[in-house]
Amino acid sequence: MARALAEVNGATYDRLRAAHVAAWAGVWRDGDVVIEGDDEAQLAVRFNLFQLLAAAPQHDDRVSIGAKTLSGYGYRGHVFWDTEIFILPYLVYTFPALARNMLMYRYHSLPGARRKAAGNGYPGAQFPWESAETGDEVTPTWVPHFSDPKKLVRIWTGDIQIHITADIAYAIMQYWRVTGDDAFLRDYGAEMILDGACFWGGRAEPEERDGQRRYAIRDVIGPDEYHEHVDNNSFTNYMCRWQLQTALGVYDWLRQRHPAVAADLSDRLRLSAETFDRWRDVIERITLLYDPDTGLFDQFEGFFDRERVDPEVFRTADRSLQVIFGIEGANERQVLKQADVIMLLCLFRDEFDHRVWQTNWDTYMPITDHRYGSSLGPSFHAWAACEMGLPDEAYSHFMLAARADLRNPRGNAGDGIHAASTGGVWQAAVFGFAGLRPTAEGWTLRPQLPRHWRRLSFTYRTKGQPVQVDIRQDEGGEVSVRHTNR
Ligand code: IFM
Repeated sequence: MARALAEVNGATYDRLRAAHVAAWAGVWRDGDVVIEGDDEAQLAVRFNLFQLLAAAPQHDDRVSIGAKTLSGYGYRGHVFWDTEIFILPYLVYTFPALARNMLMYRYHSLPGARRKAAGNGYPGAQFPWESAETGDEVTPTWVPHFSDPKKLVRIWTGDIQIHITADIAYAIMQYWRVTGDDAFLRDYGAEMILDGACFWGGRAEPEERDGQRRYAIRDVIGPDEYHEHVDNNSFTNYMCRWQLQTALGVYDWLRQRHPAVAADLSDRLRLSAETFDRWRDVIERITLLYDPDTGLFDQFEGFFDRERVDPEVFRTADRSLQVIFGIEGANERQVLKQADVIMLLCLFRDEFDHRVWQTNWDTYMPITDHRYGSSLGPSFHAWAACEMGLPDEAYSHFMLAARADLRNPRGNAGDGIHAASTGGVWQAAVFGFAGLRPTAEGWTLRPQLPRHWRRLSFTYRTKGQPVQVDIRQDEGGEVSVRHTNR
């Protein structure tokens, strides 16, 4: 208190206000996305970004951003994968110090993640589906039924929605690649990635399949939460394999650059030759339900044996399809809350050729509950539509996401801001419409603006260097691009 008083000593309202205005101008200089030709999109995007800027921990690395920020009671302030996969990229690319604070929150919660893994009989660290102060699992086990509050519904996500451990590893690697913060990877990131890999090494189940030795991951929930207790969910298995590959690479990096840290981690996490052999074996033999002839990923084992839904139902639904069919009914049908194979393609967009994109797009987008399913879907569906070369289709998904809280299309804005969607809106604009991506030749753009947009401009920061992107499109659709250091 005394310090706060000393700090304002002598300050006048005008001076404080001017300092406030200057500070926000600095924030918007680095963090804005400018859209010309579409006032509503411009307003909505700034509204979304403001929510993240207001919620991001400036001075504290023991807190993060919850699924509803702190703007409502929905999800009780808990932190989900929403943070690492949807929200964090905006901060990684614009305000990396804030992203670092939020990754440190996960580091501080490692003891809870280790308790969760041990409690389930696995080695390593299993991050909780819903996280609060300690990193222990805080997902409620039972909640009142959505249409009959006298009934209780069992919530399984805290038990079996396990992809979050790899989602956190993904965010760590994204942060490291974009910022070049080697000290973070050495001192904190590597430990999270390696201990998460220990969990996956234990969680993957060896089995005999078609006469071959394989690994399965059974009884999970993937990002599409309409389907519970499924086996070999493609999103989960792919992420598990990716984390094991990444962990081997990170360990090698440590051994070469920081051998003392590698030795210390190897000691503390009990990494042995057998551990690494197990990881390699899982990488080679994990079941991935991918058909090389068609490019199709089955969302999970037996997905296409479930009942098909009349396309008319998707067109005319005025409520969530889980409400229409019931929890069990949706589980038994080919209907998605969010297109989890499409999300996987977005996260690893350059690993898949056009045929893979096309097949999975044609398969999963028509059977997704776009309007009343997960609010996490539309921003990534917009990004995916850009990857498909469909910017005008992308625009309708984009606006569904951008309006999530301003227009309340789902009717639940009162629970709090849809934080994941706000971050996803930035990704749809920057990775989708602008097509920003890291390549072997450096950062490239592949702009595809909606027909009526005249300009899309933003700054991103890589390895400390701010870079300005300015894309303009004339009435005839001619696009010009400036991509320059600021
Ligand atoms: O994390 C999400 C999940 O993907 C869908 N249900 C809501 C959660 C919190 O936003």
